[in-house]
Amino acid sequence: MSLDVKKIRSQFPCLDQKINGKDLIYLDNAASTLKPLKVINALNQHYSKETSNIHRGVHTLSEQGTVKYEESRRTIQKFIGAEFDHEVIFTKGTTDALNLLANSFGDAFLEPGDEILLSTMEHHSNIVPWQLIAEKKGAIIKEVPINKKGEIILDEYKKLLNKRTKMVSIVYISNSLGTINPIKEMIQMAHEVGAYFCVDAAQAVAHKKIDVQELDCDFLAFSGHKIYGPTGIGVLYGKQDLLNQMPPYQGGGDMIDAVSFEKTTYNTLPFKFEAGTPHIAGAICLKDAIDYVTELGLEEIEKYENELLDYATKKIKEIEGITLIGEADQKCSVLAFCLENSHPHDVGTLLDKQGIAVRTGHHCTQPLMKFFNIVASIRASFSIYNTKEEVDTFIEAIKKTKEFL
Ligand code: C6P
Repeated sequence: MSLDVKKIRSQFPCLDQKINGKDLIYLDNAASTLKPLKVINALNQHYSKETSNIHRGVHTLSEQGTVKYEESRRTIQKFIGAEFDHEVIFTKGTTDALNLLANSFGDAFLEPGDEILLSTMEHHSNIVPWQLIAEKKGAIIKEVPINKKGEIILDEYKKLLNKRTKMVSIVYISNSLGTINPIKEMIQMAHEVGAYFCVDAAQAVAHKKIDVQELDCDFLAFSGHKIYGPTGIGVLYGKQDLLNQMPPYQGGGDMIDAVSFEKTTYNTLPFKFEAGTPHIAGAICLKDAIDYVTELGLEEIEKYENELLDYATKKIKEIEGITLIGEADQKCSVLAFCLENSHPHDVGTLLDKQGIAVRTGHHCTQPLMKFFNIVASIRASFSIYNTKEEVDTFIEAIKKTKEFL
């Protein structure tokens, strides 16, 4: 069954407004998706009637909160196909998850001379945490190159893999290009040399069915706000055996077993990695977001968004002076481009004047911008509530902008 886009749109109140006097066309979904009523209402319900701390109180609200928080963890476990619910660790988002991983994994596993492979198209949050820990541990970062279409060059990746490779951390879907990387094959190749593999699924999670056991990734990170959920909540998935070998990332409440000045012992998974009061509302309502996506069906979502992307790509190519940034064979949801003789920020500002929200800039991927010899691009990113009519308006708006500039 295909998506009922009219019905979907009615579930997103943010769409029902004018920006600069025009109906909002929201094409900045790779930055953050809008929220459906199911999530907004759940947040409202939580803060109106269910506020409490969790894992601490014996009173009813605290116990109910704890049950819902753990229910959400199990929903996520099922959604990503993890073997155990305690392999799902709540974090603030992808960035927080990758910092946790780099620090804790780095402490447990990295030795001087070990190599960490990252690709040219990584987001800064999948580069900088690794650089910081590599510097501390004497490990070496190696760059996996890409081609002009914006695809990882697998032969070069293969050449870089060796027995010193300790970690490969790669984005599943690039936020700046839309490239879908052949992650399963890359994981297999990494495992053949004994390296661990982390998937940055920040973009993939809302567009592709993920099964961590089928992929056989060791770690995976994503953010709630890119899958119709709240901001400030995300997930680090890790294989139980590895997480058990890793030390806590932060100290505080909930992550301990017993504290004394002589010796402190730590809680079991997942609590060992969840110090302090977490984003309870965010974690609970992430379940509502995931239920929403599951009800629609990720296969249907992917199919619909691909139709939109193909349509938009075909139309934008007809405009003279447009250069697409990222033309991988396997792409999803992102259309990034530059317009001849104009700065992306000017294009973004003029599109905004026409009610159209796109992102402009380096998209936190400066090494990638350098590779394409640009400082910035204009990025339209599509979601379940966007329509072909919106794409038509967007294309007309680019033509107008081009004339204006
Ligand atoms: N990309 C974008 O507009 P956080 O900020 O922690 O939720 O996610 C970080 C992150 C990590 N990896 C990838 C592939 C991402 O796309 C992002 C966030 C946003 O493209 C904000 S820069």
